[in-house]
Amino acid sequence: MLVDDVEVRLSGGDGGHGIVGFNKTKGNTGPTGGNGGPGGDLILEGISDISALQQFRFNKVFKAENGRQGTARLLDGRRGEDLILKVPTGTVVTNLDTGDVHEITKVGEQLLVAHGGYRGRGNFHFRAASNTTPLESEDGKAGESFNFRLELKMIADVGLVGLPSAGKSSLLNALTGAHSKVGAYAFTTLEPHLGAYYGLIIADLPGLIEGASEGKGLGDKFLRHIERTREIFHLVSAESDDVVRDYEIIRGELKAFNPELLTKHEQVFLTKMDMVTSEDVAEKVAQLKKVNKNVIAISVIDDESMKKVKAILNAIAAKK
Ligand SMILES: Nc1nc2c(ncn2[C@@H]2O[C@H](COP(=O)(O)OP(=O)(O)OP(=O)(O)O)[C@@H](O)[C@H]2O)c(=O)[nH]1
Ligand SMILES: [Mg+2]
Repeated sequence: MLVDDVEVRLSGGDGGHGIVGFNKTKGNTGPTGGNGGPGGDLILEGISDISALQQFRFNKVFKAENGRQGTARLLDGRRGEDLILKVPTGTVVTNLDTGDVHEITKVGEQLLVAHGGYRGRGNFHFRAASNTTPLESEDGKAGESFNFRLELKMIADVGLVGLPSAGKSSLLNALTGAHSKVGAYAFTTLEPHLGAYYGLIIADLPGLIEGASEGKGLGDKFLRHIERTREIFHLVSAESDDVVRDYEIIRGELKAFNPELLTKHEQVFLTKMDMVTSEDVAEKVAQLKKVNKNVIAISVIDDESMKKVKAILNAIAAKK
Protein backbone atom coordinates (compact mmCIF):
# COMPACT_ATOMS: atom_id res chain seq x y z
CA MET A 1 0.00 0.00 0.00
CA LEU A 2 1.40 3.35 -1.00
CA VAL A 3 1.25 5.70 1.97
CA ASP A 4 0.70 9.13 0.46
CA ASP A 5 -1.24 11.12 3.03
CA VAL A 6 -0.49 11.00 6.75
CA GLU A 7 -0.91 13.11 9.87
CA VAL A 8 1.94 13.03 12.34
CA ARG A 9 3.21 14.82 15.42
CA LEU A 10 6.78 16.06 15.07
CA SER A 11 8.76 17.62 17.90
CA GLY A 12 12.18 19.03 18.58
CA GLY A 13 14.07 17.65 21.55
CA ASP A 14 13.74 19.38 24.92
CA GLY A 15 16.59 21.53 26.17
CA GLY A 16 18.66 20.00 28.97
CA HIS A 17 18.39 21.46 32.46
CA GLY A 18 21.02 23.70 33.97
CA ILE A 19 22.54 22.50 37.22
CA VAL A 20 23.32 23.99 40.63
CA GLY A 21 26.75 22.92 41.81
CA PHE A 22 29.61 24.31 43.88
CA ASN A 23 33.30 23.85 43.97
CA LYS A 24 34.09 21.82 47.04
CA THR A 25 37.80 22.78 47.16
CA LYS A 26 38.70 24.65 50.30
CA GLY A 27 39.14 28.36 49.71
CA ASN A 28 37.44 28.25 46.33
CA THR A 29 33.77 27.57 46.75
CA GLY A 30 32.29 29.27 43.67
CA PRO A 31 29.35 28.00 41.62
CA THR A 32 30.14 25.32 39.05
CA GLY A 33 26.72 24.21 37.74
CA GLY A 34 26.91 23.71 33.98
CA ASN A 35 24.35 24.60 31.34
CA GLY A 36 22.12 22.00 29.75
CA GLY A 37 22.52 21.19 26.05
CA PRO A 38 19.95 22.45 23.54
CA GLY A 39 17.42 19.94 22.17
CA GLY A 40 17.96 18.52 18.69
CA ASP A 41 15.94 19.87 15.74
CA LEU A 42 13.45 17.84 13.77
CA ILE A 43 14.25 18.02 10.08
CA LEU A 44 12.56 16.57 6.99
CA GLU A 45 14.76 15.72 4.01
CA GLY A 46 13.78 14.89 0.43
CA ILE A 47 14.66 11.55 -1.15
CA SER A 48 13.57 9.95 -4.41
CA ASP A 49 11.90 6.88 -2.88
CA ILE A 50 8.15 7.46 -3.30
CA SER A 51 7.34 4.85 -0.65
CA ALA A 52 9.20 6.69 2.12
CA LEU A 53 6.02 7.87 3.86
CA GLN A 54 5.52 4.21 4.78
CA GLN A 55 7.52 4.85 7.98
CA PHE A 56 4.61 6.99 9.22
CA ARG A 57 1.95 4.35 8.67
CA PHE A 58 1.96 3.07 12.25
CA ASN A 59 4.39 5.43 13.98
CA LYS A 60 2.86 8.88 14.12
CA VAL A 61 4.95 10.53 16.82
CA PHE A 62 8.59 11.51 16.29
CA LYS A 63 10.83 13.61 18.47
CA ALA A 64 14.46 14.68 18.16
CA GLU A 65 16.81 13.87 21.02
CA ASN A 66 16.66 15.90 24.23
CA GLY A 67 19.69 17.92 25.31
CA ARG A 68 21.54 16.47 28.30
CA GLN A 69 21.62 18.27 31.58
CA GLY A 70 24.75 20.13 32.64
CA THR A 71 27.21 18.68 35.11
CA ALA A 72 28.00 20.00 38.54
CA ARG A 73 31.57 20.54 37.42
CA LEU A 74 31.12 23.29 34.91
CA LEU A 75 30.57 21.06 31.91
CA ASP A 76 27.68 21.84 29.62
CA GLY A 77 25.33 19.01 28.72
CA ARG A 78 25.59 17.54 25.23
CA ARG A 79 23.35 18.92 22.52
CA GLY A 80 20.53 16.55 21.52
CA GLU A 81 20.99 14.92 18.10
CA ASP A 82 18.85 16.25 15.27
CA LEU A 83 16.32 13.78 13.93
CA ILE A 84 16.28 13.74 10.13
CA LEU A 85 13.25 12.00 8.62
CA LYS A 86 13.33 11.15 4.92
CA VAL A 87 10.27 11.99 2.85
CA PRO A 88 9.73 11.60 -0.90
CA THR A 89 10.25 14.64 -3.11
CA GLY A 90 6.82 16.04 -3.92
CA THR A 91 5.74 15.89 -0.28
CA VAL A 92 3.63 18.86 0.75
CA VAL A 93 4.22 19.56 4.44
CA THR A 94 1.40 21.42 6.17
CA ASN A 95 1.81 22.55 9.76
CA LEU A 96 -1.75 22.01 10.98
CA ASP A 97 -1.20 24.27 14.00
CA THR A 98 0.21 27.31 12.19
CA GLY A 99 -1.13 26.74 8.68
CA ASP A 100 2.36 26.99 7.15
CA VAL A 101 2.70 24.99 3.95
CA HIS A 102 5.96 23.99 2.35
CA GLU A 103 6.76 21.55 -0.41
CA ILE A 104 9.91 19.47 -0.56
CA THR A 105 10.84 19.32 -4.23
CA LYS A 106 14.49 18.27 -4.37
CA VAL A 107 16.50 15.30 -3.22
CA GLY A 108 18.59 16.41 -0.24
CA GLU A 109 16.43 19.49 0.46
CA GLN A 110 16.03 19.93 4.20
CA LEU A 111 13.18 21.58 6.05
CA LEU A 112 13.46 22.29 9.76
CA VAL A 113 9.94 21.76 11.06
CA ALA A 114 10.40 21.83 14.85
CA HIS A 115 13.25 23.54 16.69
CA GLY A 116 14.83 21.90 19.68
CA GLY A 117 14.18 23.62 23.05
CA TYR A 118 16.61 26.11 24.58
CA ARG A 119 19.09 24.84 27.10
CA GLY A 120 18.68 25.78 30.76
CA ARG A 121 21.57 27.72 32.30
CA GLY A 122 23.47 26.41 35.30
CA ASN A 123 24.22 28.42 38.41
CA PHE A 124 27.73 29.27 37.20
CA HIS A 125 26.00 31.58 34.78
CA PHE A 126 24.25 33.48 37.58
CA ARG A 127 27.36 34.29 39.60
CA ALA A 128 27.89 37.97 40.38
CA ALA A 129 29.95 40.08 42.75
CA SER A 130 26.82 40.58 44.82
CA ASN A 131 25.90 36.91 44.67
CA THR A 132 28.80 34.50 44.91
CA THR A 133 26.69 31.52 45.84
CA PRO A 134 23.76 31.58 43.41
CA LEU A 135 21.27 28.78 43.97
CA GLU A 136 19.56 29.59 40.73
CA SER A 137 19.49 27.43 37.61
CA GLU A 138 17.05 27.10 34.73
CA ASP A 139 15.19 24.14 33.36
CA GLY A 140 15.58 23.49 29.66
CA LYS A 141 12.65 24.54 27.49
CA ALA A 142 10.45 22.02 25.72
CA GLY A 143 11.15 21.57 22.02
CA GLU A 144 8.62 22.89 19.52
CA SER A 145 5.90 20.39 18.77
CA PHE A 146 3.32 20.53 15.99
CA ASN A 147 0.88 18.38 14.09
CA PHE A 148 1.68 18.01 10.41
CA ARG A 149 0.01 16.64 7.35
CA LEU A 150 2.44 15.06 4.92
CA GLU A 151 0.87 14.64 1.54
CA LEU A 152 2.68 13.20 -1.44
CA LYS A 153 1.95 14.85 -4.75
CA MET A 154 4.09 12.97 -7.19
CA ILE A 155 5.88 15.03 -9.71
CA ALA A 156 5.22 13.02 -12.83
CA ASP A 157 5.44 14.49 -16.33
CA VAL A 158 2.69 12.39 -17.82
CA GLY A 159 -0.34 10.88 -16.10
CA LEU A 160 -2.29 7.92 -17.55
CA VAL A 161 -6.02 8.08 -16.96
CA GLY A 162 -8.97 6.04 -18.17
CA LEU A 163 -11.66 3.57 -17.20
CA PRO A 164 -10.60 0.26 -15.64
CA SER A 165 -9.01 -2.13 -18.16
CA ALA A 166 -8.38 0.64 -20.70
CA GLY A 167 -4.79 -0.61 -20.87
CA LYS A 168 -2.99 2.01 -18.76
CA SER A 169 -0.68 -0.38 -16.95
CA SER A 170 0.02 -2.31 -20.14
CA LEU A 171 1.09 0.93 -21.83
CA LEU A 172 3.32 1.93 -18.92
CA ASN A 173 4.99 -1.46 -18.99
CA ALA A 174 5.42 -1.39 -22.76
CA LEU A 175 7.10 2.02 -22.63
CA THR A 176 9.21 1.69 -19.51
CA GLY A 177 10.84 -1.01 -17.44
CA ALA A 178 7.98 -0.78 -14.94
CA HIS A 179 6.14 -3.91 -13.79
CA SER A 180 2.73 -2.48 -13.11
CA LYS A 181 0.22 -5.28 -12.60
CA VAL A 182 -1.93 -6.04 -15.65
CA GLY A 183 -5.18 -8.00 -15.47
CA ALA A 184 -8.29 -8.71 -17.51
CA TYR A 185 -10.50 -7.40 -14.73
CA ALA A 186 -11.43 -3.98 -13.40
CA PHE A 187 -9.29 -2.28 -10.74
CA THR A 188 -6.14 -4.29 -11.29
CA THR A 189 -4.10 -1.26 -10.32
CA LEU A 190 -4.82 -0.26 -6.73
CA GLU A 191 -2.26 2.47 -6.28
CA PRO A 192 -0.25 4.75 -8.54
CA HIS A 193 2.86 3.35 -10.22
CA LEU A 194 5.66 5.29 -11.74
CA GLY A 195 7.83 4.43 -14.69
CA ALA A 196 10.67 6.33 -16.29
CA TYR A 197 10.84 6.85 -20.03
CA TYR A 198 14.29 8.38 -20.49
CA GLY A 199 13.98 11.63 -18.51
CA LEU A 200 10.19 11.52 -18.28
CA ILE A 201 8.26 10.15 -15.34
CA ILE A 202 4.98 8.49 -16.29
CA ALA A 203 2.36 7.81 -13.62
CA ASP A 204 0.00 4.88 -14.10
CA LEU A 205 -3.14 5.50 -12.05
CA PRO A 206 -5.93 3.22 -10.90
CA GLY A 207 -8.99 3.18 -13.15
CA LEU A 208 -11.70 5.78 -12.68
CA ILE A 209 -15.41 5.09 -12.99
CA GLU A 210 -18.46 7.31 -13.10
CA GLY A 211 -19.06 8.56 -9.56
CA ALA A 212 -15.42 8.12 -8.50
CA SER A 213 -15.57 11.66 -7.12
CA GLU A 214 -18.33 10.42 -4.78
CA GLY A 215 -16.20 7.49 -3.69
CA LYS A 216 -17.34 4.86 -6.22
CA GLY A 217 -14.79 2.24 -7.22
CA LEU A 218 -11.42 3.23 -5.82
CA GLY A 219 -12.49 6.85 -5.48
CA ASP A 220 -10.47 9.68 -6.97
CA LYS A 221 -8.00 10.69 -4.25
CA PHE A 222 -5.09 9.46 -6.32
CA LEU A 223 -5.84 12.14 -8.92
CA ARG A 224 -3.83 14.48 -6.73
CA HIS A 225 -0.82 12.81 -8.31
CA ILE A 226 -1.61 14.34 -11.67
CA GLU A 227 -2.31 17.84 -10.38
CA ARG A 228 1.34 18.58 -11.16
CA THR A 229 1.73 16.71 -14.41
CA ARG A 230 1.86 18.79 -17.56
CA GLU A 231 0.39 16.17 -19.81
CA ILE A 232 -2.49 13.76 -19.52
CA PHE A 233 -2.65 10.60 -21.60
CA HIS A 234 -6.29 9.58 -21.72
CA LEU A 235 -6.83 5.96 -22.73
CA VAL A 236 -10.11 4.72 -24.20
CA SER A 237 -10.51 1.05 -25.09
CA ALA A 238 -11.42 0.21 -28.70
CA GLU A 239 -13.52 -2.61 -27.23
CA SER A 240 -16.01 -0.04 -25.92
CA ASP A 241 -19.39 0.36 -27.69
CA ASP A 242 -19.41 4.06 -26.95
CA VAL A 243 -15.95 5.60 -26.87
CA VAL A 244 -17.24 9.18 -26.57
CA ARG A 245 -19.26 8.26 -23.52
CA ASP A 246 -16.19 6.61 -21.94
CA TYR A 247 -14.21 9.72 -22.72
CA GLU A 248 -16.82 12.05 -21.22
CA ILE A 249 -17.09 9.99 -18.02
CA ILE A 250 -13.39 10.43 -17.33
CA ARG A 251 -13.46 14.12 -18.21
CA GLY A 252 -16.37 14.55 -15.81
CA GLU A 253 -14.45 12.87 -13.01
CA LEU A 254 -11.33 14.93 -13.68
CA LYS A 255 -13.43 18.07 -13.53
CA ALA A 256 -15.16 17.03 -10.31
CA PHE A 257 -11.78 16.47 -8.68
CA ASN A 258 -10.20 19.70 -9.86
CA PRO A 259 -11.39 21.69 -12.90
CA GLU A 260 -7.79 22.70 -13.58
CA LEU A 261 -7.10 19.14 -14.71
CA LEU A 262 -9.19 19.90 -17.79
CA THR A 263 -6.82 22.68 -18.79
CA LYS A 264 -3.82 20.37 -19.10
CA HIS A 265 -2.73 19.18 -22.49
CA GLU A 266 -4.48 15.90 -23.21
CA GLN A 267 -3.50 13.21 -25.68
CA VAL A 268 -6.17 10.59 -26.35
CA PHE A 269 -5.30 7.00 -27.24
CA LEU A 270 -7.77 4.52 -28.62
CA THR A 271 -6.21 1.40 -27.12
CA LYS A 272 -6.30 -2.32 -27.94
CA MET A 273 -6.88 -1.58 -31.62
CA ASP A 274 -5.81 -5.15 -32.39
CA MET A 275 -9.03 -6.35 -30.77
CA VAL A 276 -11.37 -4.79 -33.33
CA THR A 277 -11.56 -4.46 -37.12
CA SER A 278 -9.71 -1.66 -38.85
CA GLU A 279 -13.06 -0.13 -39.94
CA ASP A 280 -14.11 -0.08 -36.31
CA VAL A 281 -10.84 1.61 -35.35
CA ALA A 282 -11.30 4.29 -38.02
CA GLU A 283 -14.89 4.90 -36.95
CA LYS A 284 -13.99 5.22 -33.25
CA VAL A 285 -11.04 7.49 -33.91
CA ALA A 286 -13.35 9.72 -35.97
CA GLN A 287 -15.89 9.84 -33.14
CA LEU A 288 -13.23 10.76 -30.58
CA LYS A 289 -11.77 13.42 -32.87
CA LYS A 290 -15.02 15.32 -32.49
CA VAL A 291 -14.27 15.81 -28.79
CA ASN A 292 -10.47 16.02 -28.90
CA LYS A 293 -8.36 16.39 -32.02
CA ASN A 294 -5.30 14.68 -30.51
CA VAL A 295 -6.32 11.06 -30.99
CA ILE A 296 -4.35 8.09 -32.19
CA ALA A 297 -5.11 4.38 -32.17
CA ILE A 298 -2.58 2.08 -30.52
CA SER A 299 -1.95 -1.43 -29.38
CA VAL A 300 0.83 -2.56 -27.12
CA ILE A 301 1.48 -5.43 -29.49
CA ASP A 302 1.78 -3.19 -32.55
CA ASP A 303 5.27 -1.73 -32.92
CA GLU A 304 4.24 0.94 -35.40
CA SER A 305 1.74 2.42 -32.99
CA MET A 306 4.18 2.21 -30.09
CA LYS A 307 6.64 4.24 -32.17
CA LYS A 308 3.99 6.94 -32.43
CA VAL A 309 3.57 7.00 -28.66
CA LYS A 310 7.32 7.27 -28.24
CA ALA A 311 7.46 10.14 -30.73
CA ILE A 312 4.85 11.98 -28.65
CA LEU A 313 6.87 11.34 -25.49
CA ASN A 314 10.07 12.50 -27.18
CA ALA A 315 8.35 15.75 -28.15
CA ILE A 316 7.23 16.22 -24.52
CA ALA A 317 10.76 15.48 -23.28
CA ALA A 318 12.20 18.01 -25.75
CA LYS A 319 9.96 20.74 -24.33
CA LYS A 320 10.96 19.95 -20.76
N1 LIG B 1 -5.13 -7.32 -27.10
C1 LIG B 1 -4.71 -6.34 -26.31
N2 LIG B 1 -4.93 -6.41 -25.00
C2 LIG B 1 -4.50 -5.40 -24.20
C3 LIG B 1 -3.81 -4.28 -24.74
N3 LIG B 1 -3.52 -3.45 -23.72
C4 LIG B 1 -4.01 -4.04 -22.61
N4 LIG B 1 -4.60 -5.21 -22.89
C5 LIG B 1 -5.28 -6.13 -21.95
O1 LIG B 1 -6.33 -5.44 -21.33
C6 LIG B 1 -6.49 -5.88 -19.98
C7 LIG B 1 -6.43 -4.68 -19.04
O2 LIG B 1 -5.14 -4.09 -19.15
P1 LIG B 1 -4.48 -3.23 -17.98
O3 LIG B 1 -3.21 -2.67 -18.55
O4 LIG B 1 -4.41 -4.00 -16.72
O5 LIG B 1 -5.57 -2.09 -17.85
P2 LIG B 1 -5.62 -0.86 -16.82
O6 LIG B 1 -6.17 0.30 -17.57
O7 LIG B 1 -4.31 -0.68 -16.19
O8 LIG B 1 -6.71 -1.38 -15.79
P3 LIG B 1 -6.94 -0.99 -14.24
O9 LIG B 1 -5.62 -1.04 -13.56
O10 LIG B 1 -7.89 -2.02 -13.75
O11 LIG B 1 -7.55 0.38 -14.27
C8 LIG B 1 -5.38 -6.89 -19.74
O12 LIG B 1 -5.92 -8.18 -19.92
C9 LIG B 1 -4.37 -6.58 -20.83
O13 LIG B 1 -3.61 -7.70 -21.21
C10 LIG B 1 -3.59 -4.22 -26.15
O14 LIG B 1 -3.02 -3.28 -26.70
N5 LIG B 1 -4.06 -5.29 -26.89
MG1 LIG C 1 -3.79 -0.76 -14.28
